[in-house]
Amino acid sequence: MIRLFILILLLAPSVFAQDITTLQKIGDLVSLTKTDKTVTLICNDNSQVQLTILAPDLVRVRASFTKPIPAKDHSWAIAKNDWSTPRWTVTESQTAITITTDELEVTIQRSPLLISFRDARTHQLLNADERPMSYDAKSSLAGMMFDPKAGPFVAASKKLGFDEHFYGLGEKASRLDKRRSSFANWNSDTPGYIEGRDPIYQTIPFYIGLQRGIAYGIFFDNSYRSYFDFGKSSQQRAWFGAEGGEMNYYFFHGPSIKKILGRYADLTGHMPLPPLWALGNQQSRWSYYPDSMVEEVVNEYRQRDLPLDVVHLDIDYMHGYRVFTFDKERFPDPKALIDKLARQGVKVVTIVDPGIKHPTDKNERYHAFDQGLEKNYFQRRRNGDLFVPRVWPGESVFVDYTMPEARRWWGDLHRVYTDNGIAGIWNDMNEPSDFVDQTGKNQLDVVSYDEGEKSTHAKNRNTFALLMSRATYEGLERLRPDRRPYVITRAAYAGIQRYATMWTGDTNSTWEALALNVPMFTSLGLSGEPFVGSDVGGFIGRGNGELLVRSYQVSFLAPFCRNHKVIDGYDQEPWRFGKYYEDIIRKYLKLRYALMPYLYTALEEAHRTGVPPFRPLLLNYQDDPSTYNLDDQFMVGNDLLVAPIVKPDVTRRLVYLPAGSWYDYWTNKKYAGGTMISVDAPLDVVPMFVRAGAMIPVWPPLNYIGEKPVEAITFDIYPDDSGSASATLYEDDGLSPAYKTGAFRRTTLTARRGQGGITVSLGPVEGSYNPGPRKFNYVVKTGERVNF
Ligand code: MIG
Repeated sequence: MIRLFILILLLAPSVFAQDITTLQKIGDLVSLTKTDKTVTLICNDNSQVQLTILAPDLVRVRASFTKPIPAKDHSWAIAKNDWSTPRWTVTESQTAITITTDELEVTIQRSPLLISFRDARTHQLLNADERPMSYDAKSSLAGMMFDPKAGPFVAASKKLGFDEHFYGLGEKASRLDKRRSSFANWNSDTPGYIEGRDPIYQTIPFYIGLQRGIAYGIFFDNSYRSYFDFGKSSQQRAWFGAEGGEMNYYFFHGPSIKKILGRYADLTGHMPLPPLWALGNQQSRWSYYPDSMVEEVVNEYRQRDLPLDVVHLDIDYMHGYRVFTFDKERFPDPKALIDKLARQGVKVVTIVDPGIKHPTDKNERYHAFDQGLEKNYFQRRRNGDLFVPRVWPGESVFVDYTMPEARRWWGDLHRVYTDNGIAGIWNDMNEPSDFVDQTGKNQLDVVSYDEGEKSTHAKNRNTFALLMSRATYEGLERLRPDRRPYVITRAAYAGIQRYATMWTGDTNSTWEALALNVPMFTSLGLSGEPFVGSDVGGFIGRGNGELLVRSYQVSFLAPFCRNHKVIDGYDQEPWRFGKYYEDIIRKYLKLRYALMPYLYTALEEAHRTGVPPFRPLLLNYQDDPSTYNLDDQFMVGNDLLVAPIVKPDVTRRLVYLPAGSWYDYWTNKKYAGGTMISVDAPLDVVPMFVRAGAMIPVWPPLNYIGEKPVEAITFDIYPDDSGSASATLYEDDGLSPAYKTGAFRRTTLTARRGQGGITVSLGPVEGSYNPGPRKFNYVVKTGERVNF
């Protein structure tokens, strides 16, 4: 028996990952029932397919093989369940059933059962099944053994468009367009990952298809180990499937990607605004200790006139890696330290791992362990034993975050941090990582409460980080109701944006890793995660001044800008390679702070609309196929285009400028777009362009948010060819949740060239926030036209 079991384990992943054409297809449609928002199809093999019409552009498809759709319907990812039913109709013919909304036409062919999605207005085909949805009728023996409720492998297969592009899928160490690639989702601790390593830390089973400029989205909401194949194993199909759980996906109609991202945010949650200082520069190290070293780092920043808002404390601040404690020798008085740093304008974020130390000595008292054990909040194996993974504290336990009381307890444990003035929490190791075995095999029989389902690891691994971040976020919200929580996570599942920002884990200090920044940040942005960043300079190994500078030239415009380094890596704070490099880094950090009102306006747009600040060009220029594969350039908001250098010894590069006119940010030279240009990029210059027609709001130089009152905001006006420009400026208190109830101010401005020069007019302002007295200044950039 044991041997059989091991054999199955060894065979399992390869068997499951491969050939979906051997799976059993769902039966033909025989009848249907209908409610005010659902159509349930009954098949001749007793399978059921249920379509739910949530919005004119959003239809959910659930399938249950050989049995009725279960009554229970729960997902940790979903934020919105109360959709008001849109207008829709259903018509039946001999061969098919058609559901029509104002935007979508969904046709279900009866035999074989094939679903297709069309634009209701143009009847153009958007996406069609290549084969009926299917399941593994021989079933997953390994899966069943541990989790009888897991069910068989399930899959859906779509026709692969001849010119279809694929985007999203969250955090993948891959290029922007995922066509002809395949991926697995199984949250994994993968230090030093390189391009192609898969899976890595996060699971966001959401992708966007784009063909002939028309986009749709698919969110396969299934937390089991899942697979996505965008035309890798066959040129006929793009398929997705999972090792258990339901066939359960949401179809989003575009045609614009921005609209899909908005709907995806409605469904899985809008990112709340973090505090404004989270956009400030951050510095980290594994680990700064004792307290005097933290002070030294902050002093260096201040003495060198380098902006800094946040310093991070990695695992060595704790007493023997016990979360919710401070080491008494290294940090005898955390509050005093934090107050002192606060006077220098610096906030402290502490790392919190999921592993709670399991005392080795019975007499040892550790409140987090003792309380959690007493209340029975820890994960257990099926046989009732405590699950004891090995992580930083040695033998440890994990909280079952699927239990609401356990989440509340975990959140409340953060009082020790908020009482000491800690400003934010950094959740690491939450795949969850386990030194005993990183593949998760040691955790196969770990059971979680899961709303009474008592499901196993197979279902819960990928949502562990989501729930841990949720517990942390909700705890901070309760402990400090007048402050916006700031949580950073490494692992995730869809919906994570409601609770945490993220960084891309343990990168290498190499040019290859730097080149991955742009496609990874933009892909995360296309997957509902707007607040992203990567360890500036790279985490593992030895970098150099050139790499560090080029790394800042990407990250100075990323939402999360934090330099971080592994314990045994060569130091890489901005000054470590000498003045030449430090001066360039200072220039970019200062520029980040100058652009703060622009960045914050873009971040608020992400909160409200789901459209991320850090964008691939295709998000702004969806009709331009020359942008579909461009992943060494990016845009911030609608107006700034950056073409960083991600290779050594390179001081010139080609830059693609989409249609329209563009100003070189450094020289104000004006270029006609729709073409490729070649520009100089010495080490102190990152090629950067401003869209003609933009007005960029900038602040006076600051070394941290709130250093001094902002007396004036300057709008740099870059007129388009007709002499016009426009801007939006978003302001609020930057700290409290009052923006959620209208305490913000949105100002729109337009500039027009007239007789006597440029006239700027202010539109009506929105919101109740009073920013206090501040002037608006205007600077008109007059570019000398360069013709190519
Ligand atoms: O096993 O806390 O990705 O940022 O410095 C390594 C120590 C654990 C991994 C994180 C990294 C952090 C490190 N952690």
